[in-house]
Amino acid sequence: MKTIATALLLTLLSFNSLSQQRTIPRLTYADIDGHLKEWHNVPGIVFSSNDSTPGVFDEGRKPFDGINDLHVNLKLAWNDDGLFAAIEWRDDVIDTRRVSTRAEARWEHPSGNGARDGMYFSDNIVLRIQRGDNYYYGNWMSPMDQNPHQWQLLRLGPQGTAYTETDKPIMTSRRVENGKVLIEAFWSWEMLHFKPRANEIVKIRIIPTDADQPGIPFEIKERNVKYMHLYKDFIFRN
Ligand SMILES: [Ca+2]
Ligand SMILES: [Ca+2]
Repeated sequence: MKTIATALLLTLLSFNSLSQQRTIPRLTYADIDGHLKEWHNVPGIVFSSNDSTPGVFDEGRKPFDGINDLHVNLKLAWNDDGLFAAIEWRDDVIDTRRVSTRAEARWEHPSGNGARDGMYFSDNIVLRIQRGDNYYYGNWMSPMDQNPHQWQLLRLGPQGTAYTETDKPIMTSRRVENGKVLIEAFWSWEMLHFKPRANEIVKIRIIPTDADQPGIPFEIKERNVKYMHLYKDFIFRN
């Protein structure tokens, strides 16, 4: 009886973890041109105060305010060459700051009272990939900037190993259509320093930020930070 109960529990747990997982499907190819027609079969993750994908949380200090404030649909896909992303970004206010290194992004409060990641003070989206304890990659893009790619970080080896800022460019394109910004991005497996097997699972964290306060001092922005958050297992499917 105990064995049956244990088996049932394990089944429920694995079903639960499967339902929590998101899929990265294969895409034969994508032209990195800001036209998203090749993506129509790929499911998106929606970040919006109205109809977010399950697992997306509004976690900033100020809540998002309706569909016009920020609406993001992000799609991921892969093939033998690399990882692809497509992003549709609709935002009511443009608030960008070009930041091209991690050090530049760091912001110290003028009172000397702590420091913060300054990427949260302009319109950005970060994609962070974890593969066990020995692999971390993070990439910041600013969809509202003419050149979306901002900076990226790769850490190989056990926790505690020094970070390396990678200088290998990722390919991005950006186009505006009907008030929406359309972005495509491509990372080769060579530059990411891994190539997944089919059915491999990685953890991915995605955070879009929405600043909406161009020209306002950071110590005020710091009190009004808005961002949404998704952190999930993703499986590479054939
Ligand atoms: Ca395209
Ligand atoms: Ca906004």
